[in-house]
Amino acid sequence: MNRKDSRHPVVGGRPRLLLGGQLHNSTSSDIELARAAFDRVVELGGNAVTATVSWHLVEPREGTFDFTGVDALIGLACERGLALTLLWFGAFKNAASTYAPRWVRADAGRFPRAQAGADGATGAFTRPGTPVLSVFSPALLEADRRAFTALTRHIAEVDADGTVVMVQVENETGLLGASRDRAADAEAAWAAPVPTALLDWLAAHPEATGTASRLWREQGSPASGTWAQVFGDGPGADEVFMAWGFASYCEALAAAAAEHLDVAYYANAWLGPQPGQELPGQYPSGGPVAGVVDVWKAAAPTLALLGPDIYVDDVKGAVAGYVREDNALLVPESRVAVGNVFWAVGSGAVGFNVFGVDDLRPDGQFAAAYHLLTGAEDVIVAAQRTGRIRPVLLESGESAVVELGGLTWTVRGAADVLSRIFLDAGVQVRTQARGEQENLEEALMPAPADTRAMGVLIDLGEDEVLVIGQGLMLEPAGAPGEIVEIDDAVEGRYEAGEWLNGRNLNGDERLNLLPLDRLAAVRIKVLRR
Ligand code: N0T
Repeated sequence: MNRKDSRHPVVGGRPRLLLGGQLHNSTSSDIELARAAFDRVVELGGNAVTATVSWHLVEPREGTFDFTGVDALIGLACERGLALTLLWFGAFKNAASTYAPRWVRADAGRFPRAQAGADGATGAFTRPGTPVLSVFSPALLEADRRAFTALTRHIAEVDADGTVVMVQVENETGLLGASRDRAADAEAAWAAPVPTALLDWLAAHPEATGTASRLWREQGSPASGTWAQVFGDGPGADEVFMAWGFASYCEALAAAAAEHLDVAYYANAWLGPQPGQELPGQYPSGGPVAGVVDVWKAAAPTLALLGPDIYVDDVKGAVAGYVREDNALLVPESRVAVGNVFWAVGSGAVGFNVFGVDDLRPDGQFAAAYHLLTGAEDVIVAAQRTGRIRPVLLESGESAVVELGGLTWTVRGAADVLSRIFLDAGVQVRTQARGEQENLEEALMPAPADTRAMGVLIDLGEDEVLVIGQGLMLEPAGAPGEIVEIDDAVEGRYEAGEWLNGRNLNGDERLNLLPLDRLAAVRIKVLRR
């Protein structure tokens, strides 16, 4: 779970943990709405914001560029001291092409559409009325790359302060409705030899367990051949092929941009398989999902990061495939579930965006979490870089054993334990029942949306632990026969890296050191003899 070297974006020599929000897709096209959303990020205590750049708005006519909207976003972020991530919604956005300019969509001869083919492995093409361009079209790549290059060149010119720290290349790529594109260029690519770079990657990573490695081994680890010869002809082979197509497309854009703009380029994933979307094509086929991260790594070395967009319940499963030696975890988007922040940050995430930040309550759980976490940014980053941080997220009834700083912590959900203790006495304790909680509850209702026991544990050295979270009971243990007990516990907060003491916690407050009904930070000193 912990990483020794999480590759944080470095801004002005300082490795950063970027915590903030992503604007709704259309907000950045209206500067007043964008201003309000950026202000909301500040109110929430975030230090970073992520906003759309739309191809059809910046290049309404071929070769004619208008970056005034981009300049406005950079200005808003700079004024507020927020790190800005720009999202390039080019030819591909959520497995569709609605952000391609009209001059692209209108010319299906020059820019061919993706085709499902009669025998598409996951069924007929299911998105009538939605434009989906073929990622194998050289003309599309050229046009998209030219626009992306113009954008990143412009940023390099105007952003002397380095406000723009990351650029996302396309958005949730992949093909929906079929596991493989059957447009003419796609069929030609499918019949061509598998690129050596991919075969070399597979041969160099005999321990890899991704879809490509698995299928390649099933075919007898061929040294060359067509896609069907190397990976077979099932939906998995189609997905590997599409992943190569989308990843090399994104690589071409990022590599061209990296020549003149030195920021972290990354790609985000619509996750799959997930409940109800079991097969490639039911979730976008070829996007950077966990099973084909290997293919993306082989095809797109310029992309510093690949990240999961977390709209599924299982945050632990969602991030697991992205915590790798060759990838630092970034959560480009998450639904409004604050437990996801703690799990991601404790797992080494270098960034996290709640999606639709425009709508978040300025006084909700995310505000509490972000204020506590961004205040402690340097402490957290240092801990992430040296493997001294652990995540905790407990469903009702769960407990965890956390090894940290030479101690073994038993961590339990306080609501679980207290409701058991007080049940007989008829005392009501808020429980963690979560069934009816929905994504946007925090946006709409005063109650905290995420009532799970959650947090991060950070080893501060010398038998001292910092815990940021809620609803946790913590019991330390050491070697057999050793005296290990809580010596002192102080609630408080970091403000710009400086710890400010609050209550000294003893007596009743020692039971659940992290309160049930709100997020808090507590420094716990342990006595060991
Ligand atoms: C995300 C967001 C935005 C049956 C959704 C999530 C964002 C895009 N897509 O609000 O559109 O631009 O990246 C797709 C999640 C699909 C889950 C389907 C469950």
